Amino acid sequence: MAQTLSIERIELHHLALPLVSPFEISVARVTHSDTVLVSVHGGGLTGWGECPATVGPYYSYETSATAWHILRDHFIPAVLGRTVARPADVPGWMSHVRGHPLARAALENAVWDLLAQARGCSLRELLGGERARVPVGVSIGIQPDVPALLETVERHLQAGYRRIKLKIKPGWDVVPVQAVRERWPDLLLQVDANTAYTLADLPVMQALDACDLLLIEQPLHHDDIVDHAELQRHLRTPICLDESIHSPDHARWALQIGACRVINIKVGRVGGFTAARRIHDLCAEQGIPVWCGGMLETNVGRAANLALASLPNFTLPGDISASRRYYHEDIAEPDFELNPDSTIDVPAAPGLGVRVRSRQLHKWRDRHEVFSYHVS
Ligand code: NPG
Repeated sequence: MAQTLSIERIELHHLALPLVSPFEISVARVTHSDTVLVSVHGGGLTGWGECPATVGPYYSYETSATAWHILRDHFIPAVLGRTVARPADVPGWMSHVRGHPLARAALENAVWDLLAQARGCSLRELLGGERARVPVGVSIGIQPDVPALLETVERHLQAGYRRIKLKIKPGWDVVPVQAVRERWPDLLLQVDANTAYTLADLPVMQALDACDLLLIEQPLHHDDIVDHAELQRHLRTPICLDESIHSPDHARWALQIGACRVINIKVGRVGGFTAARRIHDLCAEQGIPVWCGGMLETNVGRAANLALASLPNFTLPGDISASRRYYHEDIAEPDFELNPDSTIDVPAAPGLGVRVRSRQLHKWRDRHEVFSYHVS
């Protein structure tokens, strides 16, 4: 019989945490984490979930402000006071609300952490993950020029990363990618356009196709799959979808029409672990490799990503770098370190396996709200 818990209290915490260095993608320049953490309290335990939304609606239509509003006014009232036996019950309680997957995932994932702790098992075990360490890479934002890019790649290779992802956009694509490929002919290399191109850019895509890349991530529009299917027909390199996939159905439709050959799973983008695991399973059945994306999470979200990436079909390296790449003093401990074989250990302690540092939480928190359940 599964152990049940009452969800007695939920808290929202907004943090503005400066990044070690700004991160530029085709649609935005991120200078700090604008994250909303959700803590769910019950049975003397606390579970944590992270909503890695950004200040503006660039990568996604969600922002930290919309996430706060949707959590406070819609998701929390639907979950507070419930008795939970299985984390997979949570999506059903929130299914009357459309969209807002980043907000939705933060609350569902906090319940996963809570229940894993209640059962004394790691989140990895509760999810059915198999590996104790997972292969990882590093994602390099758009750089001022090619020499700066080569130096940055070199630095990350020296740190031990064996897979590099380059952010691209029109005007910063074939030349920098060729420069990296020429310098490191055997490097595991992939690119991410964050939706910056259209089908009219086929010549650029064909030039990238000649660069021996692992994959080309989300070259076209964020809610397209039809044009991606057309583009994939012209390329040898697998297209990987990120922004276009918000649910198991999106993944099924994209695969059905040949819009991609790889999927990036971000637990936030797809609305939580239940959906993320379904996409993983669907892709495994169809022989489609997946990998774990990152959204500059704190150690709370990073621990969640590592647990997810321990599932067996996460065969490509994830965008999960060592903690020191992101924040000088993370909100949770312990920090994650890179192993010499370009892997990171999946936490084995109960739940997420990280502990929020209350000093850091108070230092960086600029908004906080508590929701308690009172039996009337
Ligand atoms: O290491 O967490 C990381 C960053 C990986 O490139 C990365 N994330 O488009 O996938 C992306 C990008 C991103 C960053 C997306 C911030 C949204 C916000």
